[in-house]
Amino acid sequence: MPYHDTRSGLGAGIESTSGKHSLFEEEIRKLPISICSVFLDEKGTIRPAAFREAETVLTSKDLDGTLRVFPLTVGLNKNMVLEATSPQIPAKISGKRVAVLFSGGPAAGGHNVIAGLKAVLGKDNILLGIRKGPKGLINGDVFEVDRSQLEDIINTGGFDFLGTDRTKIKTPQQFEKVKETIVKNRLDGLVVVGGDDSNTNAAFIAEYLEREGVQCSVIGIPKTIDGDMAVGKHLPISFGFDTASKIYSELVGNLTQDAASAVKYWHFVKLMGRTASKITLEVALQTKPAVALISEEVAEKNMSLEGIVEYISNIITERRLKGINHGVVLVPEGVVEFIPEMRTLIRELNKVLAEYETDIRDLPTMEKKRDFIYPLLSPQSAQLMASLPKEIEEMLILDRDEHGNVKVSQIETEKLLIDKVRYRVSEIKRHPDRFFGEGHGKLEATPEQIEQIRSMSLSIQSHFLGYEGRSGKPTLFDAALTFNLGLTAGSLVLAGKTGYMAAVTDFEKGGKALALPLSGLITTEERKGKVEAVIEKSLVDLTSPSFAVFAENRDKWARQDLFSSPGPIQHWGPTSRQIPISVALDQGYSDYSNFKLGEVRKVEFD
Ligand code: FBP
Repeated sequence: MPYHDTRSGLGAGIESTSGKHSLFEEEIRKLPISICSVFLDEKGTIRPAAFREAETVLTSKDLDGTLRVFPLTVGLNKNMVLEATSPQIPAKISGKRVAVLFSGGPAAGGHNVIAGLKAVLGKDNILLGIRKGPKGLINGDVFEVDRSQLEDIINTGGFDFLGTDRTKIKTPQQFEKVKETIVKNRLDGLVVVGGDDSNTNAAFIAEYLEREGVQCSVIGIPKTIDGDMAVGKHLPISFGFDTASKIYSELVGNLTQDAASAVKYWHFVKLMGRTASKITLEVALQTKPAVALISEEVAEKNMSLEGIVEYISNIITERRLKGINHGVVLVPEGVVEFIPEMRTLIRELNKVLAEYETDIRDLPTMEKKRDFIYPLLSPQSAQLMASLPKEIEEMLILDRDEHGNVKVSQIETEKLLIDKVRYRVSEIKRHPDRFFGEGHGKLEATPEQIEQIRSMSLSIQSHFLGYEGRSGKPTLFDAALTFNLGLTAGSLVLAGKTGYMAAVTDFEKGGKALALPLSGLITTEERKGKVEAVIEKSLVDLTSPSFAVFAENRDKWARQDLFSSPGPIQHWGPTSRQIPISVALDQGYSDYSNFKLGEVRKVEFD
């Protein structure tokens, strides 16, 4: 309905606008969704798929460790991948009760997982929502989801329908409480929508319920804007990555235009994505900035903090010599953890903080905590820590998330780099001859070049793009991916499968729904100084096609302005069906502009 028809005047229109009923929100709810054919019967009605074993076994890097931790689920699933098949489950299934929760950071598309679940469970089974993530599961905060709620949330973004949290379920008491909630609510299925930590939770719950003899399927759904939940051809990408990286690409694209317009600013942009630099890589491919750091490469090349600073400062200086006094630098959120000396410091700190957790917590002031910690670090780490800005030092000591991870999103890496680059550029200005010296293998500088460097002015603006990208309205791709993930998870529960993660793949061929054994994805990682079983993160592969395209082009992007501005997300129009460039390259697709995940149809709920 056109906007002006529903409002009597601009003022009245604004006053009468109730929550989430902008014209845009009303229109995107009506958008049709691509549905994989395996979930549609001959009349085009949504039906649960059946599953068969696909001839692939996922082998954990630490197979013995996995067998020790998950003997029962491995016994059941043999770490074998399952593939959804048509025709669908023949017998009509009714009376099943399935609950869903969100876990970890929000990601666009979560609501369509719920919509997919509801659609596949139909009116004969019951869908329940668990509020506030794993904590809600422990506390039994459960309610029945009804059809009218779905019509409201479909195609809308964020996790606000249920809320989320990061509680790690680890103590026997917590597991006991989880069982209580499941038994009390007579759950046949539990769907955990989350990242690596949350799917690890799901794997442990599945094993625990098997051991306790509680019949309840536990299915994970791969969510995270970070893109680090990916398993080659089986799971090209988690949901939320496409929307977040498109939002960031639009904003970075705008900054590149600002840089080229104002011709005086360097914009340093830290991009969310915790450990992996997948978001930064994708945004770089979309926008072609002057500099983009890739954490995985920093680690591979053993680049020190000073080395990174030198790399950026040299590009700034070289551009200045070409008369370009502006640019954009992309900094991945997690880069500090990949700089070798910082990594060592964080590792040492993790050990000390885990061993002396209560002693340190009980010390009343930051000064006292510092005095306690410093002597326990190696001299190199102590020296490095002392050289960091106070806020960063404090952050490293005080802030950990529920899983024991450093809260990298809180570390102002972009500001640390800005400080150091400013200093380094001032040094270059003081000694331009050194810049042209042997170190860079340059020819002797002309007097004009020396003067250009001396007169160089450096104005830097810092930005952190993070939370802006996690709860946006899902792109058409994320909306379709999540709806199909919901259909897959619901079908798995109805088929009585447990300990799997739903996955959707083959984005250019109509989509394929898979179930990946969670135990096959688990490996071991050091957390809070202890070795723990966790789902292995997928980082940027430096041998991948997407990294190769970036690496081939970055010098060109550094030397001249080849900025590209992808613009805002489209839900209608020519760019509306694009998938991430990096995903298309790595999957070997011939095109990234028109994903195909089955028939596009309007979803109706019974
Ligand atoms: P997960 O999806 O893995 O939970 O993380 C997403 C994320 O947005 C990371 O990119 C970021 O480091 C973190 O969450 C921030 O967490 P918080 O919500 O605690 O600030």
